[in-house]
Order: sequence, then C-alpha cells, then structure tokens
Amino acid sequence: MKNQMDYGLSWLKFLPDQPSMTAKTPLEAAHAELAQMEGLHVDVQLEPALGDGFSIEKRGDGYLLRGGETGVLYGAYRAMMAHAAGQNVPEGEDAPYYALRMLNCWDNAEGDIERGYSGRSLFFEGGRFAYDPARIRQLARMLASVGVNVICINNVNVHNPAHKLIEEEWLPQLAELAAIFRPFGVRLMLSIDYAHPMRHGVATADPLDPEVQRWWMERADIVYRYVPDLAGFLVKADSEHRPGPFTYGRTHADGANMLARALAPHGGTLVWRCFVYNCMQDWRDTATDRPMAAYKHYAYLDGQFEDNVILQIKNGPFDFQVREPVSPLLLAMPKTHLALEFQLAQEYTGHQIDIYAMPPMWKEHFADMPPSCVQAIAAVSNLGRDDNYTGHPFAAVNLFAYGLTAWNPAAEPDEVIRLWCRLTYGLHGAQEDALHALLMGSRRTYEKYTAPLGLCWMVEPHGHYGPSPMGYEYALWGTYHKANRDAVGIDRTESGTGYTAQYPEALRTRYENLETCPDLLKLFFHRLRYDYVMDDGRTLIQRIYDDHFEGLEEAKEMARVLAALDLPEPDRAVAAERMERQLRNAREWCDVTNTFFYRLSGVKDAKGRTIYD
Ligand code: GCV
Repeated sequence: MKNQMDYGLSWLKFLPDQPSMTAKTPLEAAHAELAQMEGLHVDVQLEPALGDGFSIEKRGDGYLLRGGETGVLYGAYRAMMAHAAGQNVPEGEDAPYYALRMLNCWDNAEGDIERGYSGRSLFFEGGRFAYDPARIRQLARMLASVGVNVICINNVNVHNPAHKLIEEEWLPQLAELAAIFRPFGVRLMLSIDYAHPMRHGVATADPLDPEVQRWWMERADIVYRYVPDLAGFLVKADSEHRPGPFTYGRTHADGANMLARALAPHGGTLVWRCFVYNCMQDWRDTATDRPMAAYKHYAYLDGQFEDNVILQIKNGPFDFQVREPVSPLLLAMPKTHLALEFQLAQEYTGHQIDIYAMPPMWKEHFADMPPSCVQAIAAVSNLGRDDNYTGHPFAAVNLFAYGLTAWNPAAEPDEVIRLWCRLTYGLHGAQEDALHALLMGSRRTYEKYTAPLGLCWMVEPHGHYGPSPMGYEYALWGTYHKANRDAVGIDRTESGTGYTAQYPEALRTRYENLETCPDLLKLFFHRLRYDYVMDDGRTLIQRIYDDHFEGLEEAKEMARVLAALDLPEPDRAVAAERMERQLRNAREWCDVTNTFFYRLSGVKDAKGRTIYD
C-alpha cells in the first residue's frame, strides 16, 4: 500500500524514514535526519552564536557541520540534499540573506483556502482546528529543509471564527500546533483583524485611542503566554473592505505602530501589508490609476514606523499578474523595514493546473530590485490537504525554490530547478534535461498564451482562470486596458497617468521611453496603436497573434515532453490529467484573445492562421 505521506514529500523523497518526527529541537532533528543518510557522515557541533547560519568542512571521510540552533538543521539538509543529488557537499560558511523567510497561508477557519488550488486547509475544518499532527510535522520538515522559518497559518482576510486564534478558547490548541513546528525552527505568525477590540466592547479601533492601545497590549500579553516564540501579527488593513486606521482619519503608521508597541515587549514583529487601493473605482474615472496607489499611501511615511514593523509589499504594483514591473514602493522606503511578497499560489498563473515554475520570474524581479531594498521576504502559500500538498506535483518546485531564494536571492533558477528535478524524481541525463527545460520555459509559455505584453487582467473575473478580455473592463477594481479598434493599453508615462514618476531615475527613463521600455512590458506602460512597430520589427497586432499561437504550440510541445518523461505514479497520472486541462486552457486563451483583437482591429493575421470572425 502506498504511503500517502511519502508521496507528499516531493524533494525530500530521498529520506526514507521519518526519525526526525520525535525530535524536540533542531539539533535533534538534524541528528535524526543525518543518521539515515547512507554514505554521508557528518559530525554536528552546536555553536549558538551562528543562529541560522552554519559552516561545513571536510573532516577525513566525512564532514564537520557547525551551526547555530537552527543553523545545524539547515546545514544538515543542505549537505543531505547535495549528497542525494550526487553533487559535492558545499563546504564553507553559509547564512540566510533574509532573517525572516515567511510563508503566508490564506486558510480560513472553515477549512477553505482563499486562492487555494490544492485541497482544503491543512490546519482548520468546520470552524475549528483540525489537523493531522504527522502531516504538520512533515510540512515543518519540508519548510526547514529549504530554510523557511515563519508560517502564518490563517488568511489575511480574517473571517469568523479565525479571530479566536488570539482568544483564550483557541490558544491552548495554537500552543500545541506551535510545538509541532518548533523543532524545525519554524515559528507561527497570525493574521489579525484590525478591528478586533470592537468585538470585545471597545467602541472604536482608533489606533490613538488609549483603550484600543491597552486592549492590544493585554491581548499580546495573553497570546505570548501561550506561544512565547510567536513571530508576530500580519495585518491587511483598509484593503478590499477590511477595517483599518483610515476610518479614524489616521495613517497606516499610526495603525501599525500601535500594534507593534503591543508586540515589542515580547520580541514580536508586526507585518503590515501595503496592498491598499481603491477597490470601488468607477471605470469612468481616469484620474485614478491603481498601480499608483500603494506608493501614494506609504512612500511619504518612510522613517515613521517602529523598529519592529515590517511593511510587506507585493512584487508588482497590481496584484501578482503574470508580468508586472517591480513595485516602485519597494524602491522608495530606505528608512523603513520592508518585506517583498511573492505569491506561490497560482491565482493568476494557472491554478496549479497549468505548469508555471516561478524562479525565472523572480530572477527578473531581483534584476530591477536589489535584494538589499528589503529586509524580509514572504510568499503566499500554494499548499493544501491534497496528498502531494501542492495539487500539481510540479507546483512543489515553487515552494522549494522560494525557500532557497529567500535564503539566497542570487540563487540561479537554473540550478535550483535542476536540484528539485533530481531530488524529486531522481532523473538523469536527457530525462532530467527535458523536465528541467520544460519547467524553465513554463512561465514564458503561459505568458504567451495569456494576456499579452504586460497588459494584465484579461482573465475570468473572481475565479481568475481562463480568458475574459472584457471581464474586468468596466469593473470596480481599477483594472482597465481600454482596447478599441485602433489601440490598447494605458499611458502611464509623464504624459499619461504619471505612474512612471514613482520610479528612481534609471527605471523611470527606461519605462518612460518606448525605445527602452522592454517589449514584454510595453502595454503596461504605454497605449499603443495596433500598427506600432515593436523592437523586433513586427507590428503590435502581429506580435499579439504570434505570441498566442506560439504559446499554444509550446504548450502542445510541453505535453509531448511530459508524456515521454519517466515519472513515478501517481505523479505521472496527475500531471497528465492536468496537462489535458492546460491544453484546453491554452487553446481557449489563444483563440479568445486573438479573436478579440481581430474583431476590434479588423487586422488579419499575416500568416493566415485561424482566427474567428
Ligand atoms: C487575500 C487579491 C486576491 C484576494 C487576496 C488579495 C490580497 O485581491 O484576489 O483573494 O485576498 O489579493 O492579497 O489580500
């Protein structure tokens, strides 16, 4: 009988047993894991001062691993993964680039997951805690193996009864959950409802009101009594109908600082999300340009936040679209602690049905945002209760790569993906090359058959899977492309909405000028006529047609490559079934998008391929 948990271990499949399951500390977990590695001898020495860091040096036939309290475990996994992949165990010192490497789950207490594509919650069901401790330990182990050290277990949209997570009724169970993660160096974080005091008879949530301040101080004291190493609170305020300080005419510095002061005596961190925009926009209003919102709300507050506040900013100025430029806010607050937020959950990127490996996208991001602009990193989780945790077995590559990228933002996507392929499937030679190439190219392929050239938002409203060129055009969300018979896109340059002015000089100039703005972002920044000639000499309309047809052809090629891969069951069957759906999706996107632009523009495809009248 197949062991369901082994099936779920993705890149940790090479560890046959689960001896670390009874470990009480990262050191014990490191010993237990290393003990089962045949052909690899590692002596472990604890040096608390090293913290998350470690060093590995060759000693006789084996290695000496020195590490801090959690560093020993990270070093052990690093050595084991290299050994299992047939690579040299890396010698020398290593330490994570970011101290806080967070995973944000959007799990609701009812058991559903907002934007979850791999089953129900691993933590909750029916309005209460409901989890399999063994599975949670496996999860902790997987997170530790790639260095993720904080997990926020509940949705930033805090729905009933998740507010109980910081109330006495649920705190004993929260403490039990924290204890499962602790030996793996993973600390819990909680999303809180900004207006929580009002549930308890406080008349307001005004951050300057002494009663509100007192309520949060006392609440933090209580929570930390149960979970003394809680990483902190995560807050979504004044965003998409969540309560926040704006109601009281206060700034987000007022709101965040008030909560941060309550956490400070306990060493907690207040992570405050900057995903704030007008989600009730009138499409007739051309003065408001949504990507400009976060910068407007926060940039002027630089330097006004408490030391234990971290502002968490999505990678792009919209919302995890397939291609966006770097959010200008990430480059605008040097006196404030910032966290970069990625989304592993494939909300706009194929719902873990379509294959979409993210590391190449992240590399592009870091090319424009030096890693030193932020002090922490977070990613929206792609995990759920499916046997393999991620729905599509290949979606696990994104969690794996996220951990390694959070540890070292300079990590090469190429190497990280290859390591995942080898550890997960033990493929070699042409088979490994084929899977590796398929994953490396998967984002670009998806991009080609979906919305073109940085346009964004041509997706089915609400669900966000499949094409709908007009779906968001007259909506409240500030998501418009304004395609007409001659042209498409919003002018976000100086002569348009002025968005480009939010960037530092080098990026501003690059995006402002059509000659230097990369083709793949041209429709994000500029309104272009269909006969505009792109860098490669093709007209815009022809480029749209070509990209979509190419994307569909590439998806078909991916299906052929996938079918020839020697994957174990059940991954093979799951991947094959999802690939059928990906092909249908790709075809639909291609035909709908091309037909949409053809009907508007009346311009025929120069190559005479089928587009529908
Ligand atoms: C958790 C987008 C998603 C929402 C999500 C929100 C956010 O709008 O569609 O589901 O809510 O981002 O990041 O807060």
